[in-house]
Amino acid sequence: MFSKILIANRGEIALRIIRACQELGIRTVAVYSEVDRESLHVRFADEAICIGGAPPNASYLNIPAIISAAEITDVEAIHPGYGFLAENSHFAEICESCKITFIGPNAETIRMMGDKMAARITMQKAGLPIIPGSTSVVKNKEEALKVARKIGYPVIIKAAAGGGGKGMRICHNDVRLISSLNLAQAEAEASFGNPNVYIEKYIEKPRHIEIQILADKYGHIVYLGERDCTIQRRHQKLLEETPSPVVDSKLRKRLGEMAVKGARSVNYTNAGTIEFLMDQRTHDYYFMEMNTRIQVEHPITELVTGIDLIKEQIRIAAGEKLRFSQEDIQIKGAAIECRINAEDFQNNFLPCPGKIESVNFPGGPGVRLDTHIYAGYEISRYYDSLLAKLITYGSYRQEAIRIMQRALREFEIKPIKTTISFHRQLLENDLFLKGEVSTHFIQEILKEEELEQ
Ligand code: MV4
Repeated sequence: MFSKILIANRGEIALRIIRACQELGIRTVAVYSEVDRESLHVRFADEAICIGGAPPNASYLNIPAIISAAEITDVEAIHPGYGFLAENSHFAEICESCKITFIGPNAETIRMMGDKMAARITMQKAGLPIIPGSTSVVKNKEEALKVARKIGYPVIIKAAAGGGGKGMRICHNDVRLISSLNLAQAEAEASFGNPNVYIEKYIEKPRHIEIQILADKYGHIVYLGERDCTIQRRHQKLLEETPSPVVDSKLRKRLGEMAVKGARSVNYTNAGTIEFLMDQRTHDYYFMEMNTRIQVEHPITELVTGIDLIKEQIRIAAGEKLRFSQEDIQIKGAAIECRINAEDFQNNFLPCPGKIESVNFPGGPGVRLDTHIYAGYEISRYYDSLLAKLITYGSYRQEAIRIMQRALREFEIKPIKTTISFHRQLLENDLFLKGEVSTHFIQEILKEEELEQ
């Protein structure tokens, strides 16, 4: 096992990783930007090093500064958390060449899964169902029209280097397809430095179901059930839950085995997530993307499986074997996560940076709160607006919902605007309570215009 780890992140996830390290008896090194000097991850780490200014490029994305901090403090491994450098294959490669263990899969796997078109073909070869569409990059309008003729409208153009919903365009006819293709390529080049796009059949009002996996370095791979992340707005998840209201134990096994098969085909190691899109009309499932990091919503999986995913990531990276097999993993109870952001939901979810004067944290049975905030904490405009993840656990969905409703009533953050009030309303919504939602649900209840196109 490692004796010292550097955490290349900030906020709640840096704190979450420090907690796991402390429980494993591993010393921790925090890195921080000039505006994060007073942060809890700095206070609770054994050592802390300032790596640059507030803009992410100057600090949390500053590879030379982070590697220098790792060398100076003589750590054996780096945990990247999520966001920032977590899915940067170049960073993973540099860690490897500096003999520092990157806590995640190898650089080559990160790179391959970062190319969404390559991932699609790799998973198809492994036997996973993929959404009908192009089997290589679409270069020109002739190729685009050929694909569209074959699969029928509507279609969606996606950036090969995209993911997370960036650079997608929905097209309903030949005219729109032709006019969108150049735009999509230009947008992909501008956003990702890679103009490659591909085309898929557009699945209307799908559900987003993802499977958590863990893979050690000896070919042992397990799945830890699903997370339903259908409730999102403009590709920002707002609430996640497990089990999914639409997944039964038979389907869970099928999706889980598919995820393991996909992971095995790329010699995957560490924690990973395979995203599936579910067509609610046909109940078909398709591989969508693989995320090669720990995800924001990982705690709900921890609550229903009793497995600490961060500790497992560290153990796997240190070369330990998984201590459980698939038969040992039981899904027990239900868990929900609400993302509490410093945003004004009545004003287009506008970020609201500022100083927190007072907070009241919820607690009691079935409540977990992953947060880095405190009374006096200053929310910086340089980083994402996630303040806290409020997670509740019950024996069944209705109980987890009741606990969430009362925890949201207890949670106060003053004076800034947060998504607590949004979640209080969401948790009373009849369609949510029935589990009858699609990826368009929030847009529909807020009566927002479609962003795409
Ligand atoms: C799709 C789709 C419908 N059809 N692909 C959005 C994020 C990116 N990972 C892929 N996304 C989608 N791909 C086809 N062929 C609809 C979405 C989509 C979506 C997916 C998951 C969760 C929320 C979403 C919101 C809008 C669109």
